[in-house]
Amino acid sequence: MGFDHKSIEKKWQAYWEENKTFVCDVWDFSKPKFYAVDMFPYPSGHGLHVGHPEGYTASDIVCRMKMMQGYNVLHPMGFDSFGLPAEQYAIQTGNHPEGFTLENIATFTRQLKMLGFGLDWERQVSTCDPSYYKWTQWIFKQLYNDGLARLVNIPVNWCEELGTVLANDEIIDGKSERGGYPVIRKNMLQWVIDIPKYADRLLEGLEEIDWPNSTKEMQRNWIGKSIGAHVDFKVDGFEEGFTVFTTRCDTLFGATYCVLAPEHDLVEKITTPQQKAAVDAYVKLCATKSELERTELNKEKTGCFTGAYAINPVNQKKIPIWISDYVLASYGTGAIMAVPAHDTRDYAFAKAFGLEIIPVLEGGDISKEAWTEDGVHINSDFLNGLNKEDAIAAMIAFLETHKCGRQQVNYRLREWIFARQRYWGEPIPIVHMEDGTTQVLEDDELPLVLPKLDDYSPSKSGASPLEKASAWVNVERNGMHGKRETSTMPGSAGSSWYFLRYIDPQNDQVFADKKLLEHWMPVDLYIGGSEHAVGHLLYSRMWNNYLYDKGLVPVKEPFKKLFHQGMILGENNEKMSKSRGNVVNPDDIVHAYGADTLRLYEMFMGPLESAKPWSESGVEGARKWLDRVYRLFIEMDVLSDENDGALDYSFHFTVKKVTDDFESLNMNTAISQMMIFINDAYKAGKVYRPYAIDFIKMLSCVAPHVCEEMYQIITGKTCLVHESWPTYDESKLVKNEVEVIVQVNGKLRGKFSVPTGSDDDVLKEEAMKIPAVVSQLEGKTVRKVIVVKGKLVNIVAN
Ligand code: ANZ
Repeated sequence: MGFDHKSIEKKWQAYWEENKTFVCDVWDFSKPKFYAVDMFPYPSGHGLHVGHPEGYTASDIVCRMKMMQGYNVLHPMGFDSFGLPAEQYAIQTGNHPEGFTLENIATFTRQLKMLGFGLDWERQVSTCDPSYYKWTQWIFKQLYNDGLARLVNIPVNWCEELGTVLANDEIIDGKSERGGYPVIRKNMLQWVIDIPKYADRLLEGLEEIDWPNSTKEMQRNWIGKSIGAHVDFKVDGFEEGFTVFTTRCDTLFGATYCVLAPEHDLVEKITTPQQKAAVDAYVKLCATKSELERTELNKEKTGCFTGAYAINPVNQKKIPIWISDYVLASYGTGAIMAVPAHDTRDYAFAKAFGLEIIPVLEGGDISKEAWTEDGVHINSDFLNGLNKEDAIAAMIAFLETHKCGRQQVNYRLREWIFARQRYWGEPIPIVHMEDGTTQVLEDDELPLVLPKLDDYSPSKSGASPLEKASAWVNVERNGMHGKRETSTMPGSAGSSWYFLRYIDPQNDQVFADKKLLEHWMPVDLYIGGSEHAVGHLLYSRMWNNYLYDKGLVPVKEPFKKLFHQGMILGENNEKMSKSRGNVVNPDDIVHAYGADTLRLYEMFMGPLESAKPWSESGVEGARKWLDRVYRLFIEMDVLSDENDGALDYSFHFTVKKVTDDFESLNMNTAISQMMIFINDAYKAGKVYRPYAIDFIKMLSCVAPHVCEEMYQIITGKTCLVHESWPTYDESKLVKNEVEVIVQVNGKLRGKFSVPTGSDDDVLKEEAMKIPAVVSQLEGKTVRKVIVVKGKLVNIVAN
């Protein structure tokens, strides 16, 4: 009974491979194109987990449908193969990260093939392959030549244990995402990419793409555009002054103190001798805290008076200068004017340290809390009587005429730190010359390949392991000595453009042929986790926008439609993890139930975007249903060449629903509808052969192996994706029967079905035949029968 998934899956996977079923001829422009990309996996040592096939099955379903709909489909796969875990492994075992990475890639590839995805394996890319990273280095070179990649001294997140700098999105609660090691802020000379230059473009681009709103919103917040003003303050008794960034320059008359970030350049200079010891101790304490800890709204405010005073430029009033960790060095100018009456954090700070609070807007009760809404200005000289908007405009005019301030747009988005003091990444193609200049490598010197090392460990000082490769590091160029840059690119480099390389992965003249890019870009469907919302998804948009500006790619936005699959959790609703021992291995499921079952189960668990717990009995249920389908079409004698019409509605409705649902990635509801059809077919006992075949085509997107098998048995033909997608007949979607409710004296007594359009007499007749109605009417006289056409019969009797 049922089918033998092992032999069937092997057979069809071999068939697809031999016949190059999913190898895309990218030069065939005769059909419309469909380009789908899955966020490529990091080939970890653990192999595929059950979360991977979730998104991959969804994209495979859409691609298989698109192929049947006549599209030329490009659906490639690759590996994001540079990164920390392989390097940690190399350090611990003394092996080369490359060997380990290649083994992992082989495992991932085997597992992906075992799941029957219709991927074009001839276009596989791997970011650690020199033929790939040659072009990552080449793009970096263009950024460098255009002044967008620069070496600057900036505060970075330094992780001592990992011996490297980390990006903000790689830190969780002040600890490294990988390994959970402490992270501190420190100043370092770093390669950065000037992503803030693209801030406005990245905001505008969000308007034209079909992405989840929550992700767009996260990107907007991360970019954090705010329109405000710079106001210059002098320090009493000093030549120097400082500038603050404020979104509320209208409240300047209410500024009762200023706060500098503890790291601000001026702190040392202006601190009075009496305050020095306290200030030094406070600065030291702050260096151990992460940005997140510092900006948390509800935490207790801490700070220290510098002993110095600032002069408010609108009224020459002297106000104290404090330092506090709630002011970040990396935002705005690293200095603020504090208006405790109208800002929540300043209010808490002023209350904690007994500082003056002057209201400058009417409203609220400032003895209790800050008033942060709009209002009429008071205590504000030339602003009195104005609302917020007008007062801001008037204040900016004042500041500009008195040359002590100006309008200023500020972004939260920081430069993209583009270097790691690590081995396993793309070498940065730069040489630091003896005379202090930097040179970028010539095109024919690319790729700059990583040298082999005996020892990969980073030094605690922050020097990269590549420093040890002295033969590689020291170079002569045009008769001058130089040293190669020894930091390598971050993990986000290679993943910022791989969707372009897939289109033309073997090209060694350009990163991808222009004509091909014009035809295939943008990616029509991009599926992957929401954890990349402000990292990879922002970086890759920036690179693509940049390459667009250079005329190298045809569209600004690389991903037309984005979808995030939800996380698959353990049986008890917790995260799957090795330490919890609840990790499900796809190999085991495929072995016991088959790849089709795993695919079907994962698509039926719930909405694709939701987090959902694993259930072994759910897997069993999925397998049982596939057996039920197989039994019906193959083992029972139900197929018929005559259509008696019994399944017309169910079939046509199913085609419509499945087509729409696959398109919108509502895989679970498409599957429910297919289940309804199978129930209807069992009830009917006979299935019109073309309906069975079309049903198998639709189901093949989810469960391709068993469907190919059934298709071959029924038709003698092979290869469903070359067949055409089922169509439905709109006229069959009108139900030809209606259900009528019967009441006696207003109480429900029964229901019956009649053909649509039946006349009232037929309805009355049918109603009177219902046994419950007959017994209700016993001994009574029918006084009146009310018929609501096609809906209801109410019998009044007493
Ligand atoms: C005075 C003021 C009065 C402010 C008021 C707000 C309300 P967004 O909108 O996020 O850009 N600020 C500026 N630089 C800061 C820094 N480095 N660290 C912490 N806070 C900083 O916020 C801008 C506001 O955040 C600025 O406007 C400043 O406080 C504060 F009733 O200035 B405001």
